[in-house]
Amino acid sequence: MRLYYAPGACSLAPHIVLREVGANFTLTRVNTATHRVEDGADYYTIAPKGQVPVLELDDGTRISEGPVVCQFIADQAGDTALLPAYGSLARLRVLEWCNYLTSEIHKSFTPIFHRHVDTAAIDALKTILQRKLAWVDTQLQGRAHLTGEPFTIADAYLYVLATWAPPVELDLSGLEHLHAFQRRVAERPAVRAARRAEGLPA
Ligand SMILES: N[C@@H](CCC(=O)N[C@@H](CS)C(=O)NCC(=O)O)C(=O)O
Repeated sequence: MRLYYAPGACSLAPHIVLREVGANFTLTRVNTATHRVEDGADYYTIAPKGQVPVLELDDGTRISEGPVVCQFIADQAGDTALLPAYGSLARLRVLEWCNYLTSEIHKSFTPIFHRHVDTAAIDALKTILQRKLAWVDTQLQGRAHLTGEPFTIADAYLYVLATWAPPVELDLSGLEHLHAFQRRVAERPAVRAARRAEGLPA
């Protein structure tokens, strides 16, 4: 398998999940500003949406959309800790979190990274993110992870999204449960290895 990624981007979540399951894979770096792959190829010829992550299987099949890529990796590995079995309520809870994170958190961050978005819009998005992440913080009270134990694909995703707060100066002070979660997840060997492989401080 091959994971198309950009350092520290949302693709870090499936990258972590690949390492959590001990998958055999290679990484191919994409510049998400120029949409060029590390060998100079036009990324749009590989991923028409122009976005990471894309997981390429050995038969050439390509899978996009981070939460779906994470589901695929966990299911293929039969890892019911990362993603509980099909049909279970526990699985729905993890997917419920993934959907919330992708639609409410991830896509509220995205315009903040866009250089054409004006300051007023960015401030409004930061206020929305602060409110939503404050609610996430309440959900982590008394729990090691979003659904308790164990660590799941939703936790990998939340971890990555929350690492974006400091670079955009999103003030999350006071969200102590979220900060404790970030510290805990950062210690996982798979997370440290994924960060190192992406050239991020581990
Ligand atoms: N819906 C996609 C969104 C992926 C996404 O936003 N990727 C960003 C990096 S975090 C990206 O590739 N941005 C470059 C672009 O949109 O051109 C998913 O969930 O995988």
